[in-house]
Amino acid sequence: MQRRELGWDDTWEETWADACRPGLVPARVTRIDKGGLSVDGADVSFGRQLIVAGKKARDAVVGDWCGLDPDTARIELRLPRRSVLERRSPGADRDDLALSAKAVAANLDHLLVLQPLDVGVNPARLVRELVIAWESGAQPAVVLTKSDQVDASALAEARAAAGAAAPGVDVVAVSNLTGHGLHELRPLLRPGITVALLGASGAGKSSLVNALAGRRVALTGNVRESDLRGRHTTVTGQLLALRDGGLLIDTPGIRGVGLWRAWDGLAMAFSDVESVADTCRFEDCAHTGEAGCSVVDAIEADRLELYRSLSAELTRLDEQLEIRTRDVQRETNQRSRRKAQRRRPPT
Ligand SMILES: Nc1nc2c(ncn2[C@@H]2O[C@H](COP(=O)(O)OP(=O)(O)O)[C@@H](O)[C@H]2O)c(=O)[nH]1
Ligand SMILES: [Mg+2]
Ligand SMILES: [Zn+2]
Repeated sequence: MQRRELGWDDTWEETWADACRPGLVPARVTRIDKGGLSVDGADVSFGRQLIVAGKKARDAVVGDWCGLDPDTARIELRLPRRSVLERRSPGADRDDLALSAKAVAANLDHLLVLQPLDVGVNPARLVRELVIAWESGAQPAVVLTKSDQVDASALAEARAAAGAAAPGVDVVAVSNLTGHGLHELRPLLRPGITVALLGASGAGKSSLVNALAGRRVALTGNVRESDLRGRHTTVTGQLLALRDGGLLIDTPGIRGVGLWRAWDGLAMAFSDVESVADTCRFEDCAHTGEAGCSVVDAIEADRLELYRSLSAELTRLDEQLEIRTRDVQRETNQRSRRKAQRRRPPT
């Protein structure tokens, strides 16, 4: 594919001029499998060949622009990201390994957060995904899938619930089966624009990719990865180009979405809470039930509870990170002290 069709533009050209090294060509990561990466770009056609990530590009994810060495089939550098969808690494709460961010996809312009209507809108899950969506830097939209499974009144109810959970965000209802509502997403799918899909397993991400592409490009349903060894096992997502322009990133379903430092994302996802919080007449108000608090008066109790629990999660993460920084600092100090002692000449 041409680089421009993959989202390359003049700004990337400038970024590249700053970062590039002789012999490297720009390429975009289109897929990550267990064995390596797939990339695409005008000077390279490595669509089927697996690329190895060099030391400086180990953290590359789908959507990243990289510097590829065509001779060695290695990516040697990763360009700074414009946006990145990030969550907390899965793992037990106390596990130190879980104290890191896990990037899911990079350089997105729009992020579609999917909720299946057969199950119904799940506000807790939806707001969590909207927080990381806003934090990514991409523009979120909510897509209610499987509209063919509900009647008009249930649909209206679901729309209202999603709208309340996602202030300032467009809500679109679609059926991947009948194609109903898909035209509302078409304006997003412009040449060079990257749209990523986020949602629980079974939400209809891969089906939506296929519906928008007009052909089967993504695997749908509960197909186990082990059943497909050697075939398209989407491990950490893939980037697909649509015929009429537009790029889609299908991400794997994530069971639980742990937040990674996302205070800005929280403020955006709860703009309704934040705006009344500004009018609260109490200084240092926790908005937790004080009589006369404008937030408690204006915001629905369930919504306020979600806001509180997510900010508590972010506070806990900040505390854990602080403790770890202190531990690391102490260890470094001890090590340099021991080193200094060893160097001291015997008296
Ligand atoms: N009735 C109906 N079923 C759908 C729709 N979209 C997806 N499905 C079904 O829901 C299941 C999960 O879809 P899939 O696209 O694999 O979800 P993913 O895990 O989010 O990628 C599959 O059995 C699909 O056939 C839809 O719009 N309507
Ligand atoms: Mg899928
Ligand atoms: Zn208050």
